Amino acid sequence: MRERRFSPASYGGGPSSALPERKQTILKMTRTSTNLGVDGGRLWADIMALANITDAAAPYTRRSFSKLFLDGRQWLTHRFHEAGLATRIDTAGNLIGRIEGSDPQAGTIIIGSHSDTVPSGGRFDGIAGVAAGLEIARVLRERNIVLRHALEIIDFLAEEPSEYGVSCVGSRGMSGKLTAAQLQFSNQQGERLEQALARVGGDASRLAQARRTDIRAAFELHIEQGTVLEGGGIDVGLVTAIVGITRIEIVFEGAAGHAGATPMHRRHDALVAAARLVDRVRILAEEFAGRGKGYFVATTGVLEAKPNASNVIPGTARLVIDARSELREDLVEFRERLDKESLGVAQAASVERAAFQTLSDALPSACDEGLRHLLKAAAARLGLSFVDIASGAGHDAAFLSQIAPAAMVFIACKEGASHCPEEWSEPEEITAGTAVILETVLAFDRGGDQSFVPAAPH
Ligand code: HGY
Ligand code: MN
Ligand code: MN
Repeated sequence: MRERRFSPASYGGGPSSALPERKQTILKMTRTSTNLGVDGGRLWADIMALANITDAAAPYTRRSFSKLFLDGRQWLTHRFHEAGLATRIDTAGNLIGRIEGSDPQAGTIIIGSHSDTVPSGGRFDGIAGVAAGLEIARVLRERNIVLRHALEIIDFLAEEPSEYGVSCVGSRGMSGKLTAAQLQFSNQQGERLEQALARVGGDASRLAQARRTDIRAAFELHIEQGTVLEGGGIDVGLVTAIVGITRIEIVFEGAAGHAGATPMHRRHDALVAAARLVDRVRILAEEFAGRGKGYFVATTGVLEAKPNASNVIPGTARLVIDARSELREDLVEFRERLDKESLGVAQAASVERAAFQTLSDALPSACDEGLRHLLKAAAARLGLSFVDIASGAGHDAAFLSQIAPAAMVFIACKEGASHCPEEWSEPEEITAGTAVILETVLAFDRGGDQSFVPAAPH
């Protein structure tokens, strides 16, 4: 793992001479132009402290529902309390820190993201967004600014695809999109999602209580997980839309057998069918992407063979396919084509297709134009460059956009690397993105609510 020479201490004291001219400019700006400087050193220290709560053997890993995840939550709760936030876990398992506003009728502004990671993931995916919200809450408190709206900083539960096969568990719960069927999905140890939810403080039997109608604006800061900002030397990305994501589980059942004693013509090898389908997924996705109608990608990210022994013909093979597009109709067509293709490869390999089920299905979602306008104005006031950008990654904001005006601010990450230990974002970029959201929250709070029209799925 490539470690950087950077240490939070050297950053905390202000622009270090080692920083390139542009970075120093950003740093100076986020400390002066709003007169509400975001303390980048403190923000960075939070991110690094949370990064230390990881599976040491596979940095950086803090899987949702795990003990490490709960350790991270405990640390976050302590930091929320230090910032003067009243904390609770809602029935969807979200950690919520809240400061009341001056006008009880004004509703709530939320800033949130997620603290769970993929296996051997990075230090910034999700965590930067939660830390940014926490820093904004601290700055407001230190400056004795009481917003009209209540302010909530949220760590959404299990944004990454969990061991139960479902992602965005907390934001689905808050937006009414966590289904009874999904709550019955289980992990490899046989624990059901509803049981895991209870373990982290949620309550599936009272899930409806997590639903919200009081949110007037939802913001999420996130690393881009791409190279547009870094490539263009652009300070922040203002997200236009978040792709729809469909995840499909397929299971092939053949016959386990002796790898040495079973002639080729008498085999029912489930992994042969799965292997053929993996390549078909790639070919189909390239066909859809090649249409030029919109963004389309598909990945077979999970491939399991049982019993997974070198001298046993695989009797069972399980795949999970992740397909994404900004066009709903393309995801629907892709699923239909995959249904047919998977039956075809099963027949050709003389195995059964034992399961073909949609694990999750998130609609493409547009970010709120009113909030995007405020974000643009804030970036301009801070003298930061910005660009409109679509998100190929899924985010909790996609579910929040179903129940409130939602908007995202992207910051650059080195070489677009993410979901790996090499994931990196510069402290100045995180600080700048945080300052844009701070400025926007203040403007929104002063400017009154935007009228909310649910983001129509594409
Ligand atoms: O998979 C995603 O797009 C996100 O990182 N969870
Ligand atoms: Mn992620
Ligand atoms: Mn994320």
